[in-house]
Amino acid sequence: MESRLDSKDIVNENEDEFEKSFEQMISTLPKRKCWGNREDFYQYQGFWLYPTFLKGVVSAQQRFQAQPTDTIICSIPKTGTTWLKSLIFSIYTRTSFYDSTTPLLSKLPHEVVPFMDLYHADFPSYRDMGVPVLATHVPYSSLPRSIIDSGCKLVYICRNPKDSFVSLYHFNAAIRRSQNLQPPDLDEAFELFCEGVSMYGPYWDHVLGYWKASLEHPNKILFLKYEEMIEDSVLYVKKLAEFISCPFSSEEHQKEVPEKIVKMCSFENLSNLEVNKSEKVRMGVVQHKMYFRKGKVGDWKNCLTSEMAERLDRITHQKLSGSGLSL
Ligand code: PAP
Repeated sequence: MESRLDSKDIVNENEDEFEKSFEQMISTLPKRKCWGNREDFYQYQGFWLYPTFLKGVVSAQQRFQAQPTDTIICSIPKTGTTWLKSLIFSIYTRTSFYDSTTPLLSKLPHEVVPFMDLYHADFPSYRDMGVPVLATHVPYSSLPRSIIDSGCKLVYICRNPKDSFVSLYHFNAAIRRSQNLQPPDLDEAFELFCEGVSMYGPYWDHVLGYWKASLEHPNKILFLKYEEMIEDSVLYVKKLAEFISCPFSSEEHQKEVPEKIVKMCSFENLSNLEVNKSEKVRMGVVQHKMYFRKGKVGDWKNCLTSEMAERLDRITHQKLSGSGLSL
């Protein structure tokens, strides 16, 4: 009798195919053991990733379908992703929820705005919240083709590399401590970061990719700096709302809705919510509370020596020279 496959079998078959070709592909990539972690970093299309994340990137490149109405929040880790997710989510949903009913009160910002590429083969469920906002740490040059072709909007956030490195270091240290492991060696982590070997690094290439694209497509890519947003958050919430085509009405301005969104999404407020103080673990190793450390500009002064700071400044200056961007 002729055997018939149902759609689940077909998905599984495709999944097996995908796993096989992924394993084959990854075995050909350069790899580095680093930041004291058990997993190696693999260099894919010029950037360093852990295999689990890499699988998501490759899968998204093959299967993710962006919609023209999507907004995609883009960043290299530790530059303000969690904050930007909560701000953009609040801007989009301001007429659906009262301050007291927003899902941000009971869910981590990473749950209300999921990553496009972290849970490969599960893309359809990503739009469960009914809000057309997704996020990604994928570098511009490796974005799925459909993101570029759909004409959807991208919002990129970057942060001073010294604070970004320090935040990343503490994040890794917190994960390791929660597993009763020694934190990574600071000097070793710093050396690797300077060499470009960090999550989704080289840091500078990641930033420059989006910076150059934002100059070419200013209507499609909004390029933001964490420090400037901290300085005048209300102004940036208004800019964001305009950019994603949800501008505030004059009545909303009068009622200080942008100010209320800033307050709701402030580090002070979010980091004190039970859900964000929780030790609940996501992605196998990250406790909710680890996304909220200090939320300050210039905290690198408490971690880096002046030699380290000067070295990072020198590299940044060299890498960004001629680009028109300063960090
Ligand atoms: P992710 O890439 O893992 O999502 P991301 O949110 O980009 O991390 O960065 C975390 C940083 O943003 C932390 O910085 P720190 O280590 O220097 O403290 C975190 O504290 C900070 N952060 C989180 N929420 C906010 C917020 N609401 N306002 C400002 N900064 C925030």
